[in-house]
Amino acid sequence: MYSRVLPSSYVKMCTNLFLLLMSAPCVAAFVPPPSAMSSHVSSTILFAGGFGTAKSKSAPKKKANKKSKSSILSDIQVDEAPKQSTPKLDRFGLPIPTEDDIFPPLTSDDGARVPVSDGDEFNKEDVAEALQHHIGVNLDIFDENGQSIHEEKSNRWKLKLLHQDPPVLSVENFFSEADVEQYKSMIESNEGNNGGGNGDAVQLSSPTFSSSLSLSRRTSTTWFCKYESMSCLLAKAQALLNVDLKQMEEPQLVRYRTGEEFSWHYDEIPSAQLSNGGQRLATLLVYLNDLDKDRGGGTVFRDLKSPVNESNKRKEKGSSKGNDNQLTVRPKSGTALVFFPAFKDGKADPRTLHKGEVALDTKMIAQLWIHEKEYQASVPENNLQVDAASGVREELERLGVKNVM
Ligand SMILES: O=C(O)CCC(=O)C(=O)O
Repeated sequence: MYSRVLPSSYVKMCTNLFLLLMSAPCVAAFVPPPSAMSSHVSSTILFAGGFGTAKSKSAPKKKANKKSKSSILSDIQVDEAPKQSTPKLDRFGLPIPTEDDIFPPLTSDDGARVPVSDGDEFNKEDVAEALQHHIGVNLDIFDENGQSIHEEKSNRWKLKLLHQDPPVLSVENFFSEADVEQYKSMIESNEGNNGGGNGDAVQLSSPTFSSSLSLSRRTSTTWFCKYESMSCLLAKAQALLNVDLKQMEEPQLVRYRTGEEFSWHYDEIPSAQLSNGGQRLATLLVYLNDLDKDRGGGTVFRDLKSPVNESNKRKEKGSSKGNDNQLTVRPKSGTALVFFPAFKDGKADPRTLHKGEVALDTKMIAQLWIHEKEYQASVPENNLQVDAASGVREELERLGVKNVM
């Protein structure tokens, strides 16, 4: 059986998470019943990697009770009390917040949302405009067609704008086949180690982040990795986003098994927890395998729409119904997805609420968050960005990318 001495920082982090979990019911005690909810009531939400606080909007208005025409009694029951929908209660008999309480619908204050008209058409000026309020992308390494111009000709990247405002981008061929194989084998070796990770990685099974309060479910498995073992991801992130290694959170590997998911969440960090590195300004994730449309596992943005031509294609096939038009990025091996949980001034952007939908086949990703400022890793023990510096330099030289931080 797997056994290891846990690093003290990891034990400390688990203890903190445990205390947070234990405190969750106390927070529930302050959530009033839906009938009593006024606007801007605080409730606890899940963000990727911890808890946060968000304002909650008013409970939705109830529909007026329909009076049955066939009943004579109905005509004389003038004082019939309006039917209350019974709130779901937790184990303390307290009402559980609804999805709308935890992830409030957007309002006009949250800003407009502008889909792109054609996801296959690339216009560098449009991309530059879309990115003006975010840390953005290093557009100098892309030509007018969105093709990268770094020296590794065999594996040119292809940049695509999937959503204009807020900006969501993909980069095809971001990882070569060899990179993908390398990262998949890292996941396999972590799994082989009784699932507990090895000295280079610490596994956090996702329920650690969950709460009886939250509607978010995260059943996938995450490994927090040493910077030096992920220099390829770090170098490519640096080339693409032109950021300092010090801004990078622990790189992560994530595996979803059949039926696993990470339901709606924000990637932003709650304001009370910004002391380490400030806000997360960018999310970069790289898919390590393909999943077909009918196999789930897409990254879905609740409030964003797919490129107009994509939704038209679906309508033509007669499959556009319900939320079919939500921006859904299908996992494609080697493709990177980039979006921005906050603006470059650190203001969170709730329009980027997203989920990793239930995967019907195994899904694997490598992931990195970019902070506003210098970030200090907690796990694995002695995990320092500087230890990856020489590996990153070598990788950037191999790619032929110059003039990045
Ligand atoms: O798996 C995905 O597609 C999304 C993952 C994600 O949202 C996260 O880890 O924060």
